[in-house]
Amino acid sequence: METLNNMLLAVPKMATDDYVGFTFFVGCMAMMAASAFFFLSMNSFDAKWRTSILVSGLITFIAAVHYYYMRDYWASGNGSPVFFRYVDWILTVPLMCVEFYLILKAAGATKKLMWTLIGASTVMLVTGYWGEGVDRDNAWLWGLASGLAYFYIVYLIWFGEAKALATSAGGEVLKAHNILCKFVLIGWAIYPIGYMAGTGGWYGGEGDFFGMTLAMDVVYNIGDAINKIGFGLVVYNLAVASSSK
Ligand SMILES: *C/C=C(C)/C=C/C=C(C)/C=C/C1=C(C)CCCC1(C)C
Repeated sequence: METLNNMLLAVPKMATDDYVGFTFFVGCMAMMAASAFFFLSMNSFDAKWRTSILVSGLITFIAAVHYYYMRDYWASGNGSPVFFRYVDWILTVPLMCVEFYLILKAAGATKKLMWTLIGASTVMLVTGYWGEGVDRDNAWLWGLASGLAYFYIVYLIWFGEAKALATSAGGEVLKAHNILCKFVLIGWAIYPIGYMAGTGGWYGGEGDFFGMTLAMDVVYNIGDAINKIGFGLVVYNLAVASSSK
């Protein structure tokens, strides 16, 4: 009985050099804290910004739930939680596309633009999952397809319809849009690096990445913290700047 209790109650001890486990742990807390922050601040803004802040909170909240699970998954010795990583992304990345739509809505953004962004992000993630979780031998090919969808998103927000709407809106909306564009171009570019660290032939080995050894999950966890919380804070900032006037 005692052994059984020990087995059931045992919490795996985290090794001090378990950077993956550590970033899952810190990532989980950061996502929870960010969610509380966004949800609790929501009602201090003009009504038209509340949905945007709500979505910021939902993004970090959905991530927090996944991190809670992924942290334990990793700690229990199951390796990388590839499937749930992508479940998290397939829910949160489309919500980030919705954020673009919401802040550009007053400038005339259409549902069609929103669904185009969501569609491209879905293609990006499904092909990425296929390369990482199903057909690893052809990871480069799936990564390439994913990359094309990614660049299409970059194109739409930097130069396409979304950019034109942001320019016509001007002011704080344009400023926020431009920062979000940088998150997508620079912040999201972290993910292909993680993908290359996790699939064969690129950066997975010792010292492969400019002398460093990259662990896929560490790269993804850093990417998520920057992008999910950072993205939400840009929207929060926009709401602050626009509500006080
Ligand atoms: C909160 C989660 C976010 C913002 C996740 C974003 C993920 C990407 C931008 C992933 C992109 C990928 C490529 C561009 C090529 C290789 C495969 C992916 C899926 C890692």
